[in-house]
Amino acid sequence: MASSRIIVIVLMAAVIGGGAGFLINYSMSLPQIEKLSNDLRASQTVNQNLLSNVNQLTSDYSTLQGQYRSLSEENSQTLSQKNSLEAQVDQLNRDLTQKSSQIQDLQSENDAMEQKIQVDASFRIYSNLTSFYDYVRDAYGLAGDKMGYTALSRIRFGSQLAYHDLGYDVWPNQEATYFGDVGSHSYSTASKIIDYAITQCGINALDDSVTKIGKILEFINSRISYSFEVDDVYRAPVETLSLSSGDCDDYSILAGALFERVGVDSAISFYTNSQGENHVMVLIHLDSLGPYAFFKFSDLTYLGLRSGTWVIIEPQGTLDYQGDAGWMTQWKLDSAVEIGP
Ligand SMILES: [Ca+2]
Repeated sequence: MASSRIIVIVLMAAVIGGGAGFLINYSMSLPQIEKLSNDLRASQTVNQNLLSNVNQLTSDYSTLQGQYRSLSEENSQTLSQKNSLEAQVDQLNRDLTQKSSQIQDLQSENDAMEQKIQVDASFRIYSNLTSFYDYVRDAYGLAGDKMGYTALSRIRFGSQLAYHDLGYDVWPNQEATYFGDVGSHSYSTASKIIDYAITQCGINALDDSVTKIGKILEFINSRISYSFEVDDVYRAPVETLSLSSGDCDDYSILAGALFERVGVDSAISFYTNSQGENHVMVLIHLDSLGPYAFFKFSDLTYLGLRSGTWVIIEPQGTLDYQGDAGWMTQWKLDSAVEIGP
Protein backbone atom coordinates (compact mmCIF):
# COMPACT_ATOMS: atom_id res chain seq x y z
CA MET A 1 0.00 0.00 0.00
CA ALA A 2 2.77 2.42 0.95
CA SER A 3 4.85 1.43 -2.09
CA SER A 4 1.95 2.03 -4.43
CA ARG A 5 1.75 5.63 -3.11
CA ILE A 6 5.41 6.11 -3.80
CA ILE A 7 4.96 4.83 -7.35
CA VAL A 8 2.00 7.16 -7.91
CA ILE A 9 3.98 10.15 -6.66
CA VAL A 10 6.97 9.21 -8.85
CA LEU A 11 4.71 8.80 -11.83
CA MET A 12 3.01 12.12 -11.19
CA ALA A 13 6.39 13.77 -10.90
CA ALA A 14 7.44 12.16 -14.17
CA VAL A 15 4.31 13.33 -15.94
CA ILE A 16 4.66 16.88 -14.62
CA GLY A 17 8.37 16.95 -15.35
CA GLY A 18 7.88 15.48 -18.87
CA GLY A 19 5.24 18.03 -19.69
CA ALA A 20 7.66 20.76 -18.77
CA GLY A 21 10.41 19.22 -20.68
CA PHE A 22 12.35 17.97 -17.69
CA LEU A 23 11.98 15.39 -15.00
CA ILE A 24 11.88 15.98 -11.29
CA ASN A 25 13.25 13.04 -9.60
CA TYR A 26 11.43 13.20 -6.22
CA SER A 27 11.27 10.47 -3.71
CA MET A 28 10.40 10.23 0.08
CA SER A 29 10.81 7.44 2.48
CA LEU A 30 7.77 5.79 3.90
CA PRO A 31 8.32 6.93 7.50
CA GLN A 32 8.64 10.43 6.24
CA ILE A 33 5.34 10.22 4.46
CA GLU A 34 3.67 8.70 7.50
CA LYS A 35 5.05 11.47 9.69
CA LEU A 36 3.82 14.08 7.28
CA SER A 37 0.45 12.42 7.24
CA ASN A 38 0.35 12.29 10.99
CA ASP A 39 1.49 15.87 11.22
CA LEU A 40 -1.20 16.83 8.77
CA ARG A 41 -3.89 15.10 10.83
CA ALA A 42 -2.54 16.62 14.02
CA SER A 43 -2.49 20.02 12.39
CA GLN A 44 -6.06 19.54 11.23
CA THR A 45 -7.05 18.60 14.76
CA VAL A 46 -5.27 21.68 16.11
CA ASN A 47 -6.97 23.81 13.49
CA GLN A 48 -10.33 22.36 14.36
CA ASN A 49 -9.64 22.98 18.05
CA LEU A 50 -8.52 26.51 17.32
CA LEU A 51 -11.58 27.09 15.18
CA SER A 52 -13.75 25.70 17.92
CA ASN A 53 -11.99 27.97 20.42
CA VAL A 54 -12.46 30.99 18.15
CA ASN A 55 -16.16 30.16 17.82
CA GLN A 56 -16.46 29.76 21.53
CA LEU A 57 -14.61 33.06 22.14
CA THR A 58 -16.80 34.80 19.56
CA SER A 59 -19.88 33.43 21.29
CA ASP A 60 -18.51 34.44 24.70
CA TYR A 61 -17.67 37.87 23.36
CA SER A 62 -21.19 38.26 22.01
CA THR A 63 -22.62 37.15 25.36
CA LEU A 64 -20.36 39.60 27.20
CA GLN A 65 -21.41 42.39 24.83
CA GLY A 66 -25.04 41.57 25.66
CA GLN A 67 -24.26 41.58 29.34
CA TYR A 68 -22.35 44.84 28.95
CA ARG A 69 -25.32 46.49 27.20
CA SER A 70 -27.66 45.15 29.84
CA LEU A 71 -25.39 46.39 32.64
CA SER A 72 -25.03 49.77 30.90
CA GLU A 73 -28.80 50.11 30.80
CA GLU A 74 -29.07 49.07 34.45
CA ASN A 75 -26.30 51.52 35.33
CA SER A 76 -28.11 54.28 33.46
CA GLN A 77 -31.35 53.45 35.30
CA THR A 78 -29.53 53.32 38.63
CA LEU A 79 -27.93 56.70 37.94
CA SER A 80 -31.33 58.11 37.08
CA GLN A 81 -32.78 56.66 40.30
CA LYS A 82 -29.79 58.02 42.23
CA ASN A 83 -30.40 61.52 40.82
CA SER A 84 -34.09 61.25 41.62
CA LEU A 85 -33.36 60.11 45.18
CA GLU A 86 -30.83 62.90 45.63
CA ALA A 87 -33.46 65.41 44.49
CA GLN A 88 -35.92 63.87 46.95
CA VAL A 89 -33.32 64.08 49.73
CA ASP A 90 -32.71 67.75 48.87
CA GLN A 91 -36.46 68.44 48.98
CA LEU A 92 -36.80 66.56 52.28
CA ASN A 93 -33.90 68.56 53.70
CA ARG A 94 -35.60 71.80 52.62
CA ASP A 95 -38.88 70.57 54.13
CA LEU A 96 -37.03 69.64 57.31
CA THR A 97 -35.46 73.10 57.53
CA GLN A 98 -38.87 74.70 57.01
CA LYS A 99 -40.52 72.43 59.59
CA SER A 100 -37.71 73.11 62.08
CA SER A 101 -38.26 76.82 61.61
CA GLN A 102 -42.02 76.37 62.08
CA ILE A 103 -41.41 74.30 65.21
CA GLN A 104 -39.15 77.05 66.56
CA ASP A 105 -41.82 79.67 65.80
CA LEU A 106 -44.47 77.55 67.50
CA GLN A 107 -42.13 76.99 70.44
CA SER A 108 -41.60 80.74 70.73
CA GLU A 109 -45.36 81.37 70.51
CA ASN A 110 -45.93 78.67 73.10
CA ASP A 111 -43.28 80.17 75.39
CA ALA A 112 -44.85 83.60 74.99
CA MET A 113 -48.30 82.16 75.70
CA GLU A 114 -47.05 80.32 78.79
CA GLN A 115 -45.33 83.51 79.89
CA LYS A 116 -48.58 85.48 79.40
CA ILE A 117 -50.58 82.86 81.31
CA GLN A 118 -48.06 83.12 84.15
CA VAL A 119 -48.23 86.94 84.14
CA ASP A 120 -52.05 86.89 83.97
CA ALA A 121 -52.11 84.49 86.92
CA SER A 122 -49.80 86.81 88.88
CA PHE A 123 -52.06 89.81 88.17
CA ARG A 124 -55.26 87.96 88.97
CA ILE A 125 -57.05 89.16 92.07
CA TYR A 126 -59.66 87.18 93.92
CA SER A 127 -63.13 87.97 95.24
CA ASN A 128 -61.83 88.82 98.71
CA LEU A 129 -59.91 91.81 97.25
CA THR A 130 -62.55 92.79 94.65
CA SER A 131 -65.12 92.71 97.45
CA PHE A 132 -62.96 95.19 99.37
CA TYR A 133 -63.00 97.71 96.50
CA ASP A 134 -66.75 97.13 96.03
CA TYR A 135 -67.19 97.76 99.74
CA VAL A 136 -65.25 101.04 99.49
CA ARG A 137 -67.20 102.15 96.38
CA ASP A 138 -70.44 101.33 98.16
CA ALA A 139 -69.34 103.74 100.89
CA TYR A 140 -67.94 106.55 98.66
CA GLY A 141 -69.65 106.06 95.29
CA LEU A 142 -68.49 104.26 92.13
CA ALA A 143 -66.33 107.30 91.30
CA GLY A 144 -66.16 108.72 94.81
CA ASP A 145 -69.13 110.94 94.09
CA LYS A 146 -70.59 110.47 97.58
CA MET A 147 -67.63 112.52 98.85
CA GLY A 148 -68.97 115.65 97.14
CA TYR A 149 -70.19 114.95 93.61
CA THR A 150 -67.52 117.19 92.06
CA ALA A 151 -64.62 116.62 89.72
CA LEU A 152 -62.32 117.19 92.68
CA SER A 153 -64.03 114.58 94.80
CA ARG A 154 -63.80 112.07 91.96
CA ILE A 155 -60.09 112.46 91.35
CA ARG A 156 -59.46 112.56 95.10
CA PHE A 157 -61.10 109.12 95.19
CA GLY A 158 -58.94 108.00 92.26
CA SER A 159 -55.85 109.28 94.02
CA GLN A 160 -56.84 107.37 97.17
CA LEU A 161 -57.28 104.14 95.20
CA ALA A 162 -53.73 104.56 93.82
CA TYR A 163 -52.35 105.38 97.26
CA HIS A 164 -54.08 102.34 98.79
CA ASP A 165 -52.47 100.02 96.22
CA LEU A 166 -49.06 101.46 97.03
CA GLY A 167 -49.51 99.87 100.47
CA TYR A 168 -51.30 102.45 102.64
CA ASP A 169 -54.28 102.11 104.94
CA VAL A 170 -56.53 104.73 103.31
CA TRP A 171 -59.90 103.50 104.67
CA PRO A 172 -59.26 102.15 108.20
CA ASN A 173 -62.87 101.11 108.88
CA GLN A 174 -63.19 99.06 105.69
CA GLU A 175 -59.67 97.72 106.18
CA ALA A 176 -60.52 96.50 109.68
CA THR A 177 -63.49 94.59 108.31
CA TYR A 178 -61.33 93.13 105.54
CA PHE A 179 -58.61 92.09 107.98
CA GLY A 180 -61.19 90.51 110.25
CA ASP A 181 -62.64 88.46 107.40
CA VAL A 182 -59.55 87.66 105.32
CA GLY A 183 -56.73 87.73 107.87
CA SER A 184 -54.42 90.00 105.83
CA HIS A 185 -54.38 93.62 104.73
CA SER A 186 -55.88 94.50 101.35
CA TYR A 187 -53.23 97.18 100.77
CA SER A 188 -50.40 94.66 101.38
CA THR A 189 -51.82 92.28 98.79
CA ALA A 190 -52.29 95.13 96.30
CA SER A 191 -48.81 96.56 96.98
CA LYS A 192 -47.14 93.23 96.12
CA ILE A 193 -48.97 93.19 92.79
CA ILE A 194 -47.80 96.75 92.07
CA ASP A 195 -44.21 95.60 92.77
CA TYR A 196 -44.71 92.71 90.35
CA ALA A 197 -46.01 95.15 87.72
CA ILE A 198 -42.82 97.20 88.08
CA THR A 199 -40.74 94.07 87.42
CA GLN A 200 -42.88 93.44 84.33
CA CYS A 201 -42.07 96.95 83.11
CA GLY A 202 -38.40 95.91 82.95
CA ILE A 203 -37.22 98.93 84.92
CA ASN A 204 -33.57 99.02 86.04
CA ALA A 205 -32.40 100.84 89.13
CA LEU A 206 -30.10 103.01 86.98
CA ASP A 207 -32.86 104.15 84.60
CA ASP A 208 -33.56 107.89 84.71
CA SER A 209 -37.08 109.18 85.37
CA VAL A 210 -38.00 109.64 81.70
CA THR A 211 -36.84 106.09 80.87
CA LYS A 212 -38.86 104.69 83.79
CA ILE A 213 -41.94 106.64 82.65
CA GLY A 214 -41.46 105.37 79.10
CA LYS A 215 -41.21 101.74 80.25
CA ILE A 216 -44.32 102.09 82.42
CA LEU A 217 -46.30 103.58 79.52
CA GLU A 218 -45.12 100.78 77.22
CA PHE A 219 -46.20 98.20 79.78
CA ILE A 220 -49.60 99.80 80.39
CA ASN A 221 -50.35 100.11 76.68
CA SER A 222 -49.30 96.52 75.98
CA ARG A 223 -51.36 95.07 78.82
CA ILE A 224 -54.44 97.31 79.10
CA SER A 225 -57.10 97.80 76.43
CA TYR A 226 -59.51 100.72 76.48
CA SER A 227 -63.04 99.71 77.46
CA PHE A 228 -66.17 101.81 77.87
CA GLU A 229 -68.16 101.50 81.06
CA VAL A 230 -71.95 101.78 81.31
CA ASP A 231 -71.45 103.17 84.80
CA ASP A 232 -68.51 105.40 85.66
CA VAL A 233 -66.46 103.18 87.95
CA TYR A 234 -63.11 104.27 89.32
CA ARG A 235 -61.03 101.15 89.65
CA ALA A 236 -58.00 100.47 91.80
CA PRO A 237 -54.72 99.84 89.90
CA VAL A 238 -54.72 96.12 90.67
CA GLU A 239 -58.33 95.81 89.47
CA THR A 240 -57.36 97.33 86.11
CA LEU A 241 -54.28 95.06 85.89
CA SER A 242 -56.41 92.02 86.63
CA LEU A 243 -59.10 92.99 84.09
CA SER A 244 -56.54 94.07 81.46
CA SER A 245 -58.95 96.85 80.52
CA GLY A 246 -60.29 100.18 81.68
CA ASP A 247 -61.25 103.71 80.64
CA CYS A 248 -59.41 107.01 81.08
CA ASP A 249 -59.73 107.23 84.86
CA ASP A 250 -58.63 103.62 85.33
CA TYR A 251 -55.59 104.12 83.06
CA SER A 252 -54.67 107.26 85.02
CA ILE A 253 -55.07 105.72 88.50
CA LEU A 254 -52.90 102.74 87.40
CA ALA A 255 -50.24 104.91 85.73
CA GLY A 256 -50.12 107.29 88.72
CA ALA A 257 -49.54 104.39 91.13
CA LEU A 258 -46.75 102.91 88.97
CA PHE A 259 -45.04 106.32 88.54
CA GLU A 260 -45.14 106.86 92.30
CA ARG A 261 -43.68 103.38 92.88
CA VAL A 262 -40.56 104.29 90.87
CA GLY A 263 -40.20 107.67 92.61
CA VAL A 264 -41.96 110.00 90.18
CA ASP A 265 -44.42 112.20 92.09
CA SER A 266 -47.79 112.12 90.37
CA ALA A 267 -51.29 113.56 90.50
CA ILE A 268 -54.62 112.48 89.06
CA SER A 269 -56.08 115.33 87.00
CA PHE A 270 -59.53 116.06 85.58
CA TYR A 271 -60.20 117.93 82.30
CA THR A 272 -63.10 119.19 80.25
CA ASN A 273 -63.30 120.31 76.61
CA SER A 274 -65.52 122.63 74.55
CA GLN A 275 -67.82 119.70 73.65
CA GLY A 276 -68.64 119.26 77.33
CA GLU A 277 -66.66 116.00 77.53
CA ASN A 278 -64.64 114.95 80.56
CA HIS A 279 -61.24 113.33 80.62
CA VAL A 280 -58.77 112.09 83.22
CA MET A 281 -54.98 112.10 82.76
CA VAL A 282 -51.87 112.05 84.97
CA LEU A 283 -49.57 114.89 85.98
CA ILE A 284 -45.97 114.18 86.90
CA HIS A 285 -43.73 116.48 88.89
CA LEU A 286 -40.89 116.76 86.36
CA ASP A 287 -39.35 119.65 84.43
CA SER A 288 -39.47 117.87 81.08
CA LEU A 289 -39.66 114.57 79.19
CA GLY A 290 -36.10 114.96 77.90
CA PRO A 291 -36.05 114.53 74.11
CA TYR A 292 -39.82 113.94 73.89
CA ALA A 293 -42.39 116.64 73.13
CA PHE A 294 -44.85 117.32 75.97
CA PHE A 295 -47.32 119.76 77.54
CA LYS A 296 -46.86 121.16 81.00
CA PHE A 297 -48.11 123.51 83.72
CA SER A 298 -45.47 125.74 85.27
CA ASP A 299 -47.42 126.26 88.47
CA LEU A 300 -50.41 124.45 89.96
CA THR A 301 -50.16 125.64 93.54
CA TYR A 302 -53.53 127.32 93.03
CA LEU A 303 -55.03 123.80 92.77
CA GLY A 304 -53.22 122.66 95.90
CA LEU A 305 -50.28 120.93 94.19
CA ARG A 306 -46.69 121.50 95.23
CA SER A 307 -44.75 124.16 93.34
CA GLY A 308 -42.76 123.38 90.26
CA THR A 309 -43.47 122.11 86.76
CA TRP A 310 -46.10 119.45 86.17
CA VAL A 311 -45.96 117.56 82.86
CA ILE A 312 -49.20 116.11 81.47
CA ILE A 313 -49.08 112.38 80.75
CA GLU A 314 -51.79 110.77 78.63
CA PRO A 315 -51.46 107.16 79.90
CA GLN A 316 -53.27 105.79 76.86
CA GLY A 317 -50.20 106.64 74.76
CA THR A 318 -46.45 106.04 74.94
CA LEU A 319 -43.77 108.75 75.31
CA ASP A 320 -43.92 109.57 71.59
CA TYR A 321 -47.59 110.47 71.95
CA GLN A 322 -47.27 113.05 74.74
CA GLY A 323 -46.62 115.95 72.37
CA ASP A 324 -49.73 115.31 70.27
CA ALA A 325 -51.17 118.84 70.13
CA GLY A 326 -54.33 117.74 68.31
CA TRP A 327 -55.33 115.66 71.29
CA MET A 328 -53.76 117.50 74.22
CA THR A 329 -54.67 121.14 73.55
CA GLN A 330 -58.44 120.53 73.60
CA TRP A 331 -58.38 119.71 77.33
CA LYS A 332 -58.85 122.36 79.98
CA LEU A 333 -57.57 121.43 83.43
CA ASP A 334 -60.32 121.45 86.04
CA SER A 335 -58.70 119.98 89.12
CA ALA A 336 -55.85 117.77 90.25
CA VAL A 337 -55.02 115.75 93.38
CA GLU A 338 -51.57 114.45 94.22
CA ILE A 339 -51.26 110.77 95.07
CA GLY A 340 -50.34 110.71 98.72
CA PRO A 341 -51.63 111.00 102.25
CA1 LIG B 1 -63.34 103.63 85.01
